[in-house]
Amino acid sequence: MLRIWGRASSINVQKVMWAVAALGIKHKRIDLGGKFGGLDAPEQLARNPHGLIPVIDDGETVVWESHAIVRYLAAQYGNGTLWPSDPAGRAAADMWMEWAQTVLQRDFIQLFWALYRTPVEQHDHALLAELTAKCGEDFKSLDRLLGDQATITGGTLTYGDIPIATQFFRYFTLEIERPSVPNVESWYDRLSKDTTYAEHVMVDYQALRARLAH
Ligand SMILES: N[C@@H](CCC(=O)N[C@@H](CS)C(=O)NCC(=O)O)C(=O)O
Repeated sequence: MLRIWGRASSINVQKVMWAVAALGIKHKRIDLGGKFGGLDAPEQLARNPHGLIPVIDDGETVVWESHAIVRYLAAQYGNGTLWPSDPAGRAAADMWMEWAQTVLQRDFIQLFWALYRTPVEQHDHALLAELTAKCGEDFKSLDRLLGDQATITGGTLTYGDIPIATQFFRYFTLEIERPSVPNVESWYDRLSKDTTYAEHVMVDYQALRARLAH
């Protein structure tokens, strides 16, 4: 059976769990990292030499890096659904996966760490304003390019949508100022009614702040 290592509160684990649920794959998730520790155990380093989560083991196949895992699961279990059967569809999914990695998540994670994983008394307000504005610009680009499409890769959900849309829950629930992005808000609203997204991505992150603040 497919095994996934990683705590449910990790955004990178959430991408994988959403893909697993959307594909209906039988699996077992094992808590690891954060308060669960275990990342430097020899058997874990043998699975992922970088000592990070998520990692999966699907029979003989071990994969780390969340986007590589999502892509593997889509290719293996989602031909014609999460995995577009034509190269052009996969190119669209890959473009947006790369953008998520190099722009959207890169910018948002800095904001999240500066705001939420830094004790309030150590907040750098100038930095927070700069990072908030940068994320706002990213979301405005996404909104313009999404337009009235159902997903950013064009229609039904593909693996390329997953890293981007996994950011939405935290972005739209943090205490920050956001520009109006009606197309993205409407996509997020639809996703929040989807049980797979709600269960695996809309995971409370309060404990992350509380743990670091004490
Ligand atoms: N680029 C990697 C990043 C992996 C990563 O940074 N994982 C974090 C969790 S989101 C981690 O293992 N942190 C240590 C911990 O949770 O204890 C991926 O997308 O999988």
